[in-house]
Amino acid sequence: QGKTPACEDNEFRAYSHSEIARDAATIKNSVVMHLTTTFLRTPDSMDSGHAYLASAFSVRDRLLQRWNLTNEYHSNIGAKTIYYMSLEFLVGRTFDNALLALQLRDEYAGVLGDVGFRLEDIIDEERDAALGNGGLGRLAACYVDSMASSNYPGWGYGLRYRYGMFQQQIINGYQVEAPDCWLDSPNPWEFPRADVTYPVKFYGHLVRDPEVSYRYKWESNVVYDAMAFDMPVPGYGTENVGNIRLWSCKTNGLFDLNKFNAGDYQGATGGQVAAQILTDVLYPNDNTNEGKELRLRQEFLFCSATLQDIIARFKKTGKPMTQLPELAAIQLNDTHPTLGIPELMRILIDEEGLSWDEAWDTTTKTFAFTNHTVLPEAMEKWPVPMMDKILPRHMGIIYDINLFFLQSVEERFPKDRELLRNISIIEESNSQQVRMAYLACVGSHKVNGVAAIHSDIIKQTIFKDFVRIQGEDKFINKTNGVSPRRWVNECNPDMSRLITEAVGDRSWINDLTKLKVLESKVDDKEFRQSWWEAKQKNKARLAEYILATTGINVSPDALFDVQVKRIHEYKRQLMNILGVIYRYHRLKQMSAAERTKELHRVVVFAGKAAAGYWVAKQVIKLINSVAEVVNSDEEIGDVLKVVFIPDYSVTAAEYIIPASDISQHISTAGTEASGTSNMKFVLNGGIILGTVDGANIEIGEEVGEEQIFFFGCLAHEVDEFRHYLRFHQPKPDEALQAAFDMIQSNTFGDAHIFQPLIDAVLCGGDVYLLTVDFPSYVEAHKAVEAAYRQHDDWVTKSILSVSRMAKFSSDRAVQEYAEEIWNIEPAPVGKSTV
Ligand code: 73E
Repeated sequence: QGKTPACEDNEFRAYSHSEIARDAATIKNSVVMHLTTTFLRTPDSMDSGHAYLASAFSVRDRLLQRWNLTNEYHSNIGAKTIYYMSLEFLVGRTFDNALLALQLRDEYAGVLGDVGFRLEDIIDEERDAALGNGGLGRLAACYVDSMASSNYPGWGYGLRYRYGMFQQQIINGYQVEAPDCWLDSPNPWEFPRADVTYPVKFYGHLVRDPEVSYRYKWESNVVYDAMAFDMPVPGYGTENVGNIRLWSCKTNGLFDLNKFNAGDYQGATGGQVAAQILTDVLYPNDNTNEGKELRLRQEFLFCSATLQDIIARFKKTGKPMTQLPELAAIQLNDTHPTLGIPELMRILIDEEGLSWDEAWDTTTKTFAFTNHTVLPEAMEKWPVPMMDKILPRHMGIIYDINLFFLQSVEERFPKDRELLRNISIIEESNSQQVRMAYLACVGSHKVNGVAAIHSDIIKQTIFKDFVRIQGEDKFINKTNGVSPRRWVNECNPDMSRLITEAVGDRSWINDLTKLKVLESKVDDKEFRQSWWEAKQKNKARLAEYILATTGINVSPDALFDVQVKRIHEYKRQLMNILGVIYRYHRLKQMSAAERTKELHRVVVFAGKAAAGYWVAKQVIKLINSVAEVVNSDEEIGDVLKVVFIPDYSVTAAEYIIPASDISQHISTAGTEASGTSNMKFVLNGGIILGTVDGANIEIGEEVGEEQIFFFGCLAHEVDEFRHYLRFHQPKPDEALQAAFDMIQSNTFGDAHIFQPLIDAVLCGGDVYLLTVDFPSYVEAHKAVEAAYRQHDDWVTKSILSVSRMAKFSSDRAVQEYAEEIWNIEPAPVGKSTV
């Protein structure tokens, strides 16, 4: 590439630095320009789809301008940058988020209104970017949002899957998966960078350097090109724009003209197919590890392209490679990007000529690692033969990392064979496996859990020996957080308006500690009334959404009881639906007169099951079967409604969460690392019914015990219960037995379908402790009901809760990471625009 001359044309430069235009005429002009030139439409043939696209592209222009300025500025001042590596970014929609960040929402609403469109309908034209499964992917999206809004130089790195999280259809009560073809229509929120492309090698063989015994040349003919797509991340109230750089595998150049000419048309495109498949699809497993070879190749493509890109940027500074940690911090979002560690070692040793020790020192100072789960089935392990075949050089490096690590341990704890076996990165099973969590731990300078209890648990379990060897200080806690931009300001406009009034301005959107002032409003009658009305309005909006998506009519006057999250045994949706069945059983036993005194309740479920997770899919079927019977039971009427909202997504969550009165976070104690929707529900004025698990505990500490309904056994009791239940028949209490009986008497259709769910509890050792927790679960529901009937107290709980939720902003979390792990500082491009 030739050197680009510095721009001499001041008009050019001034234009690129110009302020964002806010006047209607300029906005109109840019929308029409995109309508006519980008999409070849005329204003007369504009439908809402094209109105969305043209508007989105005009907003994007403005973002890209700031994107350029931000990156130019950060590289000019030599700012240290955080790179957040994640196989998942569950971004959702961007248009509304960008309008709010740029404070252009009213302006665009006006312009679109002039031509007969409602902004809400235009916003609804956008498809979610669903490049993630659940909490882990959404957390990554919240963190890049916070980095941008808090002016930290930070980029997310991920993969641009052609098919994101599958679409869930419910057919005959069963989940059916359909592909998520989110790129079928133009995507205004990505910017292809054909100039940012890196070759990524697979397979091949190694040639040892004649001079340095540990240096190799990796030769391979299997090389794919990863190309960058940038997604701008608008900061709120600042001119900074962050970035998520996603890699896509390029297929150009892989067309085999010789085969084509010989008439082998299928063979001619074989290489393209093999390449494309690498970034075709997101693995739809949450908290499980399938161990598929294609996934390993995906992970490596991602890690290699990302590390090459980070190093290319660093090398422009002309500094020696050992100074990399002074300009770059890399955070591993769980073990999925752990191959970044051996990949950096390979580049530093084989390509940059560093010694092993220099390379190792540089690598461990650069990387830090977040663990998100303790579930054994989620632990990533790769068979050594598989890794050796696909990534021979990396396998060698991992062996050496392990050797030096074990040697250092042997020196300090001589002759402790068992210790060495326990902490070895290579598990001596048949066949040997690479333990990715151990590799991530050894290759990082800090390891963190995602809530206080979880960070304690990992120190006592998977990383116990590492704490002894590497010291307590390496293992820390960073309690998760969520973005107040998306999860309050965007999804709950009415409550946001009230908060803005109470605070006096919009500063709370970037500083949730301001919510404290709500506490002084708790006795203000008018304020309380408006607070209640805002919730009712959100419930009415959800009722419409439920009607549109399921055909079920629900009343906003009922208590809305919500559990929305991935369907997983440890999250215990089964316990929830069994509770519903027991409630139905009780209602059926009552007289009509008694029933009229009952609190009306709408029980809402939503969530996807991994395509291969049979038990979870049966739970969905059970919920739908119960819903069908209960909802059509005329005796019951509005007293109880059960709804399964299909195709849960970020956008669906934005409708559902602000409408909940009570939400359920009922994992078996010690199994949910943190949870993040629990934070979103409380930030939107809902109350939690939950176990003493994950971030529920810290939420309880902040909002006060009056504001949360806890039940169930404690994490330290779980092992003993499980042990007991392995050898003794679980004993359901009367209520649980009544629910089982109702299922077994075919009340919800053929009982055989559901028998395996019951067997898992009664004959399978009740691993998730339903029989243990059900009695206190039923009691907790009673307490909720009594509290909800005290309407005034309930509003007080709701306001007080929100006022005390500052801790759970992702801004706080990101600031802690920045100060205690990344060692980076904010670098605002321009002045604050709040
Ligand atoms: O408790 C949640 C946590 O709030 C945890 O289950 C989730 O991460 C959230 C954010 O910290 C999580 N997801 C995964 N592991 N933990 C996971 C594992 C494998 C594939 C995909 C996701």
